Amino acid sequence: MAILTKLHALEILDSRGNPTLQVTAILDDGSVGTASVPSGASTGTHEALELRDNDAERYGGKGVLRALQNVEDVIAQSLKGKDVSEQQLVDKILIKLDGTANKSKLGANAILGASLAIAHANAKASKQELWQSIASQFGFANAGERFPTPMCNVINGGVHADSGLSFQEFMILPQQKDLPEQIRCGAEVFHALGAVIKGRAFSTLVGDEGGYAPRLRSNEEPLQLISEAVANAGYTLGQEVLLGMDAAASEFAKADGTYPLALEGKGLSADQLTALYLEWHEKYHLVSVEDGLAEDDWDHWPAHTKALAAKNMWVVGDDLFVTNVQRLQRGIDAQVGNAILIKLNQIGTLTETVEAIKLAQAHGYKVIVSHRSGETCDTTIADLAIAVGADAIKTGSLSRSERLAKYNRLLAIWRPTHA
Ligand code: 2PG
Ligand code: MG
Repeated sequence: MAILTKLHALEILDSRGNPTLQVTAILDDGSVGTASVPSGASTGTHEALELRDNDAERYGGKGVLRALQNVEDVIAQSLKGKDVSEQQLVDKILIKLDGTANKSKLGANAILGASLAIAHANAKASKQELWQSIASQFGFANAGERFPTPMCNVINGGVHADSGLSFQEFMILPQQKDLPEQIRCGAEVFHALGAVIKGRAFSTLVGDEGGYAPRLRSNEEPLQLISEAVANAGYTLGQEVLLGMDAAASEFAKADGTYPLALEGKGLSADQLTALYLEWHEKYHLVSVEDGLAEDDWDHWPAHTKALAAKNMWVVGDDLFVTNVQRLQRGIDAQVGNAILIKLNQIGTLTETVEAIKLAQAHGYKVIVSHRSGETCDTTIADLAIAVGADAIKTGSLSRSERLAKYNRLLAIWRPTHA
């Protein structure tokens, strides 16, 4: 038994200086759990609703006082005095309390904050690390045996920077055996990339996820610069380092089904865009493409998937699947994608997130646990990735503390399990 005695919320600021929720749960044995909710910028249309006040007088309408109230009044009232030791029962209550398909009544931010704060408190009460507690709550017997490959977003574009790049993220995937060496490789390539960019007299300022955001001349140039940086850092592209992208194509797709690339001044069809990814696979060892097409371009996703998967590439659905078992099942049925990006706040509870992960794993989809572009120093996703045995974790570049907090948490979990 673990009785919830208190649930309270704070309106704090995220890494972009926008309000978000921090929720704290206190149990009758004195265990305390705290979680902060992240926030996206390239938000998928089918995501659960992030409740904002829309009061133009405060934070440009971005305040979260209504969500805060929902935690402290509605949610606290229904959970206080109850046994919250079973996460699935807690989340069931939260889902029912909201009652809408997209959590628009209470807000996915309010619900997720409560769900995760309770998960943290339960871990404390059972004297376990969060990843161990999640693994035992949801039956992941092999948790801790495998660590996720970091996908480090070293050049930021799209809506995460004003670099002018149509594509949102250019990532490196270090292939060393152990996590500390992967993170070291990531940091060394990041710094080498800084030198390459500086050498060309471009800006080395960083975007929302801590990757560089230079104003380049083409959407291919990031791949050229990163390739150079990998070599300068003493690594072999294609062996020690592979490349990934989040095209976030929903953000620049046009209603007529074309994909304009602003720097190139041309619009591509879905098939031409797919061909471009394949070309970059050959040229730059691009092995993972996320949201390579728009979230509702279901007509073109099967061919896109088939073409990239034939090259053993990861075909990742983020806005496409929104951590939602219904969207994922549709993808499975239509042979769309072979990997899913997992974001807790796209769906709103820990239980539903794990359900999406389990469905993906049951169908051989790769699982990538992900941050949002608006983050705090909350490290829940690092524990989640370890608990479920995720294939990869996407948590930004090797700069900005809200990104490093997750890498550092992974290192802290890695050390005792590899002593
Ligand atoms: C994405 C994410 C995280 P955002 O598109 O994958 O990198 O961005 O949080 O802005 O949706
Ligand atoms: Mg994405």
